[in-house]
Amino acid sequence: MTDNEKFLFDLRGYHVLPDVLTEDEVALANEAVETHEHLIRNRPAGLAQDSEQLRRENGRGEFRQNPLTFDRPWCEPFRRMLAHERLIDLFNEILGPGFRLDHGPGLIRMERGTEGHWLHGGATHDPSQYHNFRHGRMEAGLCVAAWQLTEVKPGDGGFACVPGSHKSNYRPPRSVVALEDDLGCVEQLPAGPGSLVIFNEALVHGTLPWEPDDRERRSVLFKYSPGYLSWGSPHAECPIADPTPAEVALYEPPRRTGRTKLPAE
Ligand SMILES: O=C(O)CCC(=O)C(=O)O
Repeated sequence: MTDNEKFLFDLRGYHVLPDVLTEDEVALANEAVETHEHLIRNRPAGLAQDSEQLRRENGRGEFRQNPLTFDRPWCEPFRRMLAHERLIDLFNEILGPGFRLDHGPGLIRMERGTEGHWLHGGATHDPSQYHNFRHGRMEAGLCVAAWQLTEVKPGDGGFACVPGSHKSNYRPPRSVVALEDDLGCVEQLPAGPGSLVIFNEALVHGTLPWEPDDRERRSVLFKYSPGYLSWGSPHAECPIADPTPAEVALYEPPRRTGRTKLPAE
């Protein structure tokens, strides 16, 4: 992780890295999504809660099967995302060596008319979501790697956040998280296909309704925790039939010491 990346992630609670996946990897991931269309289910609308700004008719599309278990070659792009060397480098720094996959991957597919998601995070009492700075380095709880398979342009909708709010002390006012009151602090993040958006789950963040009618939003989210912590229920076992040592390490249960440090190459 470069000094610039450390500075910006610590400052804002998120960072966008363009072109981490190659064009071929993005194309294969999109083909995998299309081939498994029958496994995508639209969840019932409701994530917008009672926000008029975020409400739309449809819920977002999600995979009903873990894409890491798809047959080859369809699992390959998702396995690439799970243990990508760029991601390992970033999270070795942010979450510490021995970080683990907490939960995911989860697909977010949105078309025009798909609702947003109420903004959440920020000064939460959840002890697994935090950002500290001690002994000369960042320490973070649950963090997200969101891989973009399609283009997100300014004004399209999709992921939005309040930069810097992973360190905020006051809970965000209801009118701000419902987007009813524009204080000028919520930012939508444009990102090209193949880019990696990392963010701290303690950041105030959520989803804006998707506006384009000629392009879907397809984002694949993996959530990681420090090696000693679990936000979700720890995994029973790695679901990959022939896992690499890095994949096995990412599926280790939480424990205080002794977890494998993943090399970032
Ligand atoms: O990517 C998004 O649209 C929001 C994701 C989100 O809210 C979350 O992961 O908690």
